[in-house]
Amino acid sequence: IFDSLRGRLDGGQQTITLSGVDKIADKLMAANRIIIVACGTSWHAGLLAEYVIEELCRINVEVEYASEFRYRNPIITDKDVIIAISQSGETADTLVAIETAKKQGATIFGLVNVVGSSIARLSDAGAYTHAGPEIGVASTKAFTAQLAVLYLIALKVAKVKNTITDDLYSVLVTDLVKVPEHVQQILETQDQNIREIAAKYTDARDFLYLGRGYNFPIALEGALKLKEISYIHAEGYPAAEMKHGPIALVDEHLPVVFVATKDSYHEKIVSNIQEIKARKGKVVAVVSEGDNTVTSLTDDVMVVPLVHEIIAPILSVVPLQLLSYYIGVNRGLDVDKPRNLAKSVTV
Ligand code: F1P
Repeated sequence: IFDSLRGRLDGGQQTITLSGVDKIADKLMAANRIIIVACGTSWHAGLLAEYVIEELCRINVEVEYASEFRYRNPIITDKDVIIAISQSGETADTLVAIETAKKQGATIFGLVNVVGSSIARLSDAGAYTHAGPEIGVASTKAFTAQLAVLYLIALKVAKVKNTITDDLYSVLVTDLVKVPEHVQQILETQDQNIREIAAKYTDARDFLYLGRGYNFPIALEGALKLKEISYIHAEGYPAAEMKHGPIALVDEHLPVVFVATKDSYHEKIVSNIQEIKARKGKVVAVVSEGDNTVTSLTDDVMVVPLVHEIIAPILSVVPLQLLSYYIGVNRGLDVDKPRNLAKSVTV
């Protein structure tokens, strides 16, 4: 995905080619709404896509857990476009959800990693993430690739609908192309730091993950990765919801992980960090390079390159994946094969 985008830009163009989107372009442009159905990590990619598509394309987006959608009686029309996201392309809940929507006339766009999988075959159009096989059960690089494609879709549609300025389009495409080198930088500069942070929190019983706006889905994904591969109870919450309940959990034993990269809500997230510190919670934060406002308030920071706030989540998830990985390894667990989890949940 990144290579092909880079190739286009090298040619001096900023045009995004996605034949799957072209195939359903008419439906997409006329859509009442987009309904994203997915499970687990793929659902978190969908939630972030909702924020980005609504912001850039001004199309109404709903995100549904396929495992709920399939059992209720949702209102679907032939003006709805369903985006089904699945690494394996075989998740039974997602498969049944799109079968249901298809019967009611919706157009199905499949975003899957495994070529020729059941969800790909059932879709009217789609795109492959081409992230290569996931070695572990828990989804990691597939998540990054899902976001890359969902962002490309948002940018492409926004350009056609003329709901994005040329300047913003150019900034986002340029930042998106640089994701691989930024991820490389995170791996090179943060690995040792994250190992040390993981060592400090390996025996924690619970974790709270907080983020606002585009960073909220990343807080959810960080918490899910920790649950999946280290078996530590972790909850992801919107930072602003903290005061509506979870704040009661905060004491000196609770590590709170903030996704606190520079964005339009920065002052708010800084004040949330202060609220946790005032209650003696331990704060670990993902911060943008050069941002000392957060660093001076926290116990530990994981640094990512400074990019546009819409692109930042694609980078912020990487240190959180590494944190879960090292905590799992420290606890002597097989992080590639977590207990009770299957690569494809086919029942
Ligand atoms: C969805 C999912 C994964 C999770 C685990 C169980 O799979 O929930 O996100 O890490 O493997 O299944 P998929 O539909 O994206 O293949």
